[in-house]
Amino acid sequence: IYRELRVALADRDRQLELHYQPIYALEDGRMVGVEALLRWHHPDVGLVSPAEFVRSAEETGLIQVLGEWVLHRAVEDARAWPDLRIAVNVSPIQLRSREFVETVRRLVDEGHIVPDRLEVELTETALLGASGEVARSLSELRRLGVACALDDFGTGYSSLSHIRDFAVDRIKIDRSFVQALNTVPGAALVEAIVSLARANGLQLTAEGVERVDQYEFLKKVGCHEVQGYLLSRPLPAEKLVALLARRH
Ligand code: G
Ligand code: G
Ligand code: MN
Ligand code: NA
Repeated sequence: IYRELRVALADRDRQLELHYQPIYALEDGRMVGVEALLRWHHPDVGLVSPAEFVRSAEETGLIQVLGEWVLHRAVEDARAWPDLRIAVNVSPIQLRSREFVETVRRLVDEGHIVPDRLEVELTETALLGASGEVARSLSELRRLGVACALDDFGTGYSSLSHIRDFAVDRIKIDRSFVQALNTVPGAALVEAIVSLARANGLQLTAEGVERVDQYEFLKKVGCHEVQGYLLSRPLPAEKLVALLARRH
């Protein structure tokens, strides 16, 4: 896969694409942001999910080039929707190198993006055993005005200490919790996560919302935002622009 990934990166503007999944505020139902999700159109295999190649990219070091491409693409595309926050998934390997923060700083300095529109998403697993370099990068990003979301919250290890030890602004409730909402412990777990986050002044986004009852429950317990197939699938940039145009 290393060789094919290198080919894909050399041919990135053809083989790679970002899709954007809208994120909505529960308070008034408005679209407030998007999450950028990488797609690889492999010439032989067709669409390959990042779940299948991000790990290899990390192991081979290609994640640096890949991650920079994602950031640039997202920032470029986001010019078409200036009012929305843009969340980018980032590997801890990117945060461990100085280059990532420098790249973000350059994009901000050159006026390619207003920093408070940008948010990086990091998984809890990524923070497991994370070095001081990761913590320092997150603090530097925050100083620039870039926010950090803890992705897949609840599925990782020692979640609570991550809230304490890292400069986190938002928790993304993993979709497995949303799917389990119709069970008794499931609903209580989500309520507990919501109160924990709110008590710590954190924003909350629930992922994988597929049904109206899930949406209503999350609104009732005080979750701030939702994302999921009920509202919208991840969309190519042009489709997102068309969706926004229909709104206004
Ligand atoms: O959208 P999809 O189900 O294909 O995403 C699968 C996984 O890949 C998710 O965990 C998501 O966070 C991750 N992912 C999507 N895009 C990127 C990206 O640009 N960089 C990194 N590091 N991970 C991504
Ligand atoms: O790990 P991360 O949360 O970044 O990955 C998001 C993944 O969840 C993407 O692969 C995206 O396509 C997928 N996704 C988004 N909304 C839904 C949903 O409502 N249901 C399911 N099953 N997957 C979703
Ligand atoms: Mn994510
Ligand atoms: Na997630």
